[in-house]
Amino acid sequence: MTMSTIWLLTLFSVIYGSAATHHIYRNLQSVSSDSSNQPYRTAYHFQPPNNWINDPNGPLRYGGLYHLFYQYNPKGAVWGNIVWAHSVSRDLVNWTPLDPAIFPSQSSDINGCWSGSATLLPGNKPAILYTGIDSLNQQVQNFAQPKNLSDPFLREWVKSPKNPLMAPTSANKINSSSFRDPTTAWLGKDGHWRVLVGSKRRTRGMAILYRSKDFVKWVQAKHPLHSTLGSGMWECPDFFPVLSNGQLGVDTSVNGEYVRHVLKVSLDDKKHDYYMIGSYNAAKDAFIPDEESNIFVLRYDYGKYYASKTFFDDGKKRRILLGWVNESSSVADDIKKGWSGIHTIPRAIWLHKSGRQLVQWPVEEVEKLRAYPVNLLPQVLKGGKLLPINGVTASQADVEISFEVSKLRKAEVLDYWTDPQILCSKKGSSVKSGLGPFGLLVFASEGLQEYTSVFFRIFRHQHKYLVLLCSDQNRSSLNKDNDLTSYGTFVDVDPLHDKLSLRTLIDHSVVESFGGEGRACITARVYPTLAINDKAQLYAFNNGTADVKITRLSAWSMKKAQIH
Ligand code: DQQ
Repeated sequence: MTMSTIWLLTLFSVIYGSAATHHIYRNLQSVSSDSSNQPYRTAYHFQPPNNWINDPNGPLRYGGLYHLFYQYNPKGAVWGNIVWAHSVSRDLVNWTPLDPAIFPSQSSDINGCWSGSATLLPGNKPAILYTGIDSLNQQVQNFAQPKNLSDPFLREWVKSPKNPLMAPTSANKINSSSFRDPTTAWLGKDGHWRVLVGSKRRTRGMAILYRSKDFVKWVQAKHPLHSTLGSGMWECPDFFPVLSNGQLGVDTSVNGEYVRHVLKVSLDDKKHDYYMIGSYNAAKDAFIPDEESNIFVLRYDYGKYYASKTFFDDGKKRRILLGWVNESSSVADDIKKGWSGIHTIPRAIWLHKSGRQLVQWPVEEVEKLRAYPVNLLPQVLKGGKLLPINGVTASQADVEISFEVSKLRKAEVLDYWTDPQILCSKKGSSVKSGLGPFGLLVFASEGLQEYTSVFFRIFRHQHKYLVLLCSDQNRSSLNKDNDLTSYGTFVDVDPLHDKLSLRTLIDHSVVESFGGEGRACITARVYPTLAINDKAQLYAFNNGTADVKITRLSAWSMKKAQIH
């Protein structure tokens, strides 16, 4: 297919679906192309060999294997024909593909098998609840279980003949196009399972609660677990306990004085994953967010990131977070390359000791891919200076850098609190201030026609310091068809006492950054035209007027993971 045909098809086939949250390009849903040998394919971030992927579904650990299911179009590089593709892994880094686990076959899912979650039932029996699009195009919730529990690969799944187990009716007044994405279920002290399904009533987003004694007959609770006026449709809810202290994870059914609860929702209107920290009142089956934990405050990732899901890894006793990262390229380019969408590196997730936010860190297994370490001695980076980080494959790397600032009086004064993303787009890496921007230039071309910058900038605001973390894609590619939006957030660190640390995972078209030791994450997609493969260079930079000190700089070339 030629580029002009693709453009024409794209132009004429854009139909914004009302039932789905994804753009629907009907004519392109089954268009495939060759996706081998391309500069933007990732080497260690999860993606299938070709075609479209979106949400991670039903992650679980069974028989010593991690199972990942995901929304997948087997026929093309745009959303459509959705099935649950299936891969397994021993380490969350290297993955083996299996045949799709769940695909349309019953009247309750004949028009699509959408997102859902897995629960381990007593006796270690996996069970999946997922959204089916039925023959009337209604969203309903279905059940599937493995055919053979002695197969650790869980290759075959059997759907319940009783499907759907939860459905919109005239009595329950559930909106049949806003009823999807069941969570992992949890077991109450009364022996009843609970599960949440994302929904909305007019603009009120909500997590509808169902209870069941046997996992088959589900009864809708009178009240949702939680709802918020004006938040719009809640997709892919996730509800789980975290220990008040420490980094260990706990099973989804755990409750007690020593845990807090997290409710995450993917806001369809904003296309971001927001979470709240609060208390779960099990007697009332209600979630009460902490006062400062309003739905629009905390995000898992301040870049491109959506439809995430956690699961409890009972092997290493940790909670793991998986998320979908869509492309920032044009649909025409996606079709040309033959694929679209990746997943982030699985992240361990726990409550920060302040109790105010979560912390995320790439699973330790990813460090097995590190090779050829480069360690630079602590040094002062003068204002206006660029420090090359040589000796690593800059398009496939893991970098950790920490800064110390001393001249805090030089911090720019911020009179009015401003949205950090707006601050990042107004004050990109070329705009100097007293303290910052300083950080990393990744995917830099020789001559710096192209680069992506991830950096800090420090402000003084009402006698306090605000540390801004930005990922600036404005100069990332000479191809201006890409979305070059800058992303940013404030990081809850105190530059007087804390080090300003940044870890960035670089992988051909992904820049996944962790600021403040995992307190702020930003993931960006970039498509350099010059800074590809061995033409990419990596630098530390300081474009502020004051000097900063690099207290640590370690970088590694990353080996390729075995993914398909
Ligand atoms: N993606 C799925 C839905 C979900 C949305 C469809 C979120 O179940 O609400 O592919 O990206």
